[in-house]
Amino acid sequence: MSFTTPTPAPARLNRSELAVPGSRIELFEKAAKSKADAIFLDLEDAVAPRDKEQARKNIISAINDIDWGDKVLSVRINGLDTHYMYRDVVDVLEQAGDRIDLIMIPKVGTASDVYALDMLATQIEAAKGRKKRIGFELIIETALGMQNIHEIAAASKRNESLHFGVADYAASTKAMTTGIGGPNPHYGVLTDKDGDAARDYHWGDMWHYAIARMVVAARANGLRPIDGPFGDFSDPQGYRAQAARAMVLGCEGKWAIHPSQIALANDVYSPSDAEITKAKRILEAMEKAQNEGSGAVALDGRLIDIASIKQAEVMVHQANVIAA
Ligand code: 1VU
Ligand code: GLV
Ligand code: MG
Repeated sequence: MSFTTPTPAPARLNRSELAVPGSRIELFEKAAKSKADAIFLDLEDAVAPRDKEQARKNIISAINDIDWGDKVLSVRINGLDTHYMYRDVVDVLEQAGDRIDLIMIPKVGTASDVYALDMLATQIEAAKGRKKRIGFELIIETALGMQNIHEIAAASKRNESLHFGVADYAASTKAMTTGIGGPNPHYGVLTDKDGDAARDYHWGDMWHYAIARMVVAARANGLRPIDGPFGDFSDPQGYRAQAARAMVLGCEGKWAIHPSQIALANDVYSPSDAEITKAKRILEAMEKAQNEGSGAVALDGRLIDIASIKQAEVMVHQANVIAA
C-alpha cells in the first residue's frame, strides 16, 4: 500500500437516489415513503426558470415538515453559472433545519467551483451556528468536469460522492445521441468481413470510460461513485443492465428518476445470498491458508490470494451495511 491513505467519506447507504423536482410538491410525501436510500430535491434542471423561487420555498418547507425517516436527504442547487445558485445555498442552509445532509452541486467544472461552495457553506454554518456540517455530492457531467475530475474530487473535505450526469455529459461532449443513459445502436463493433463466421454486430457500452474514470477519482479520494439517470423508465431490463455494469466497475448506487427504478437499484446494488456466501467462503479459506503459512491457495479450482481477502471484504462489508 502507499503511505497515503484516502480518508473515507461518512458511510451512507446510497444504492438508490431518487430525483424529485422541487416544483412538484405532490411527489414529496411519496418520495419520503419510498424505499429509496437517498433523495435529492431538485432546484436545477427539473424545474422551469419561472418556478425556481417557488421550488426553493417548497423544498425548505418540505425539509422542515416532512418525516424523511432515515433517508439521506440532499438538495440539488442550480449551477455556478446561474444567478439562482447563491440564493439556493443561502436560503436552504439558513432556513432548512439540520435534517438536510447534503448539497448536490451540478456541472462542477473545476476544483475552484467546489472551493467557492465550501467557502459559502462554511460562512453560513458559522453565522447560523449550524451544528451539522453539510456534505457535498458533485455531478460530473461536462467535458471540463471530466478533465478536472481528480482535482475536483480532492477539492473539499465536504465531498462525499461523485455522480455521473450522463445527459449533460452527452450534450457537453457533443455525443450524437438523445437518449439518457444506456447504449446506442451506433456504438458497436462489427466482426471483420474476412472472418470465417457470419458477421456479428455487438453493441458496446459508450459510457464505460466516463464511469470508470469517475470510479477511480472517487475511490482515490475516499468518495462514493454513483451512476446517474436512466431516462427510459419503461425499460426496467435496460436500467438493470446499466446499473449492473456500473456496479461491477465500482459504483455504489444509481439514480432513480421514477419510483419504479428504486427497487431495481436496491436489488442490483445489494449482493445476493450466493455472492455473500462465496465471499465468506473465500475469507474462511484464506484464514485457514494463512494459519497454515500459505498466501495463495485453490478454492473450487480457482486461485485465491491475499487480494481475494480485500475483494471479499468489499462484498461482505456492503452486505453488513445493508443489513444494519
Ligand atoms: O401512483 P401515484 O399517482 O400516486 O404516483 C405516481 C407519481 O406521482 C409518482 N412519482 C413520483 N414519486 C416520487 N418521486 C418521483 N420522482 C416521482 N415520479 C413519479 O409515481 C407514480 C407513477 O408516476 P407516473 O408513471 O404517472 O409518472 P409521471 O408521469 O407523473 O412522471 C414521470 C416523470 C419522469 C416526469 C417523473 O417521474 C419525474 O418528474 N421524475 C423526476 C425527474 C427529475 O427529477 N429529473 C432530474 C434528474 S435527471 C437529470 O437531471 C437529467 C436527465
Ligand atoms: C444529470 O444531471 C444528467 O445530466 O444526466
Ligand atoms: Mg445534468
